[in-house]
Amino acid sequence: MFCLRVNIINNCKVALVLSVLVPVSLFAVFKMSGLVGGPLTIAETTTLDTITWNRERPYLYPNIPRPYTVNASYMTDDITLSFGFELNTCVGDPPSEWLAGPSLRPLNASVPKGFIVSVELTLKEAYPTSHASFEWDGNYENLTLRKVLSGSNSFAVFGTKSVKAYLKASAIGQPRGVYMAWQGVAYFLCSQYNQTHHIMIETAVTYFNGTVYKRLVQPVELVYGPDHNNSFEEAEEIGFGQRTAYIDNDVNGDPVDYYKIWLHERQTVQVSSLVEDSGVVFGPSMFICDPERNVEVCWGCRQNETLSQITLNINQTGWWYIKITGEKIGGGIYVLDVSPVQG
Ligand SMILES: [Ca+2]
Repeated sequence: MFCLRVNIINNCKVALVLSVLVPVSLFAVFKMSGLVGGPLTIAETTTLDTITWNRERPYLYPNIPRPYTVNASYMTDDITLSFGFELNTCVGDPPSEWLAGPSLRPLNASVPKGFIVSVELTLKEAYPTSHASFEWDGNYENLTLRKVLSGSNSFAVFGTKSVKAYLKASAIGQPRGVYMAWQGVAYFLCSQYNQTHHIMIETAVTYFNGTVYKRLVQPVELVYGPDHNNSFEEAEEIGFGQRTAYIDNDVNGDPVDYYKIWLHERQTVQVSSLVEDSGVVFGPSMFICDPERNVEVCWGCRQNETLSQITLNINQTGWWYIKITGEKIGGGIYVLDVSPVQG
């Protein structure tokens, strides 16, 4: 059993239990030309559970980029991997002054009993006309860039427009650890406002664990859809579980999200809303409303109130509503978690 920690919040790391161990035919031969000068036998490929993040796309000022950062870490006896990346999305062509701006995001990988072979990053999306610009300038330790592709270059090499960007860095020698900090990806949605994008970012590390060669793949899916959950009538239907979303109170932002969940009388549920601390305190509030839309709980409405967990006894069957609002200037990512309490 593996455990992945997604650093959504500084003080609260959400543990995701990973159960997907994919033995892609033991001892299958992967021809990885350019890595070691010949075929490399991968004894095992482990594909971790996909991390899915939802976000509403920008629309009022379509060409202002919206940075989107994801951080994740993973550890077993074989390998430790942590990485962050930043995706800057625009609806269309970016303003000329923008591309210089993304901040450096780190990737660390280490193998205590073996060595790293390579690191690869791949961005894919089925939507045909979106494209990416890979800003690969950065700091690389024990790594050398072997291939960087984005825009039409990736299409030319892979022959499919679903690959938007690709980076491969090969280890120099046989290092136990590698590090890189790179500038991130500019992503141009190039679509109408009602288009939802599913962007898949795969981080893959090939390594030797002291006995065999292995490959670790972490997929992250970023879902960009229209901001259409801004009223009771547009409330987004959810079930039990976690949902990660973005909210902000900026002038061109997304200051409110509505959700609805079908609950039964005499059910007891727990609701929590956690906030990513990315250096910005944005102070969201959460309202829980009954099927008549009366506020049962207002949480975070009082000054300096700390968000934590609410236990709610459901007194009527129907759609219960959860409203998240950004109360202060700024923005950030929150995790909404609704779960049943066993009676
Ligand atoms: Ca919204």
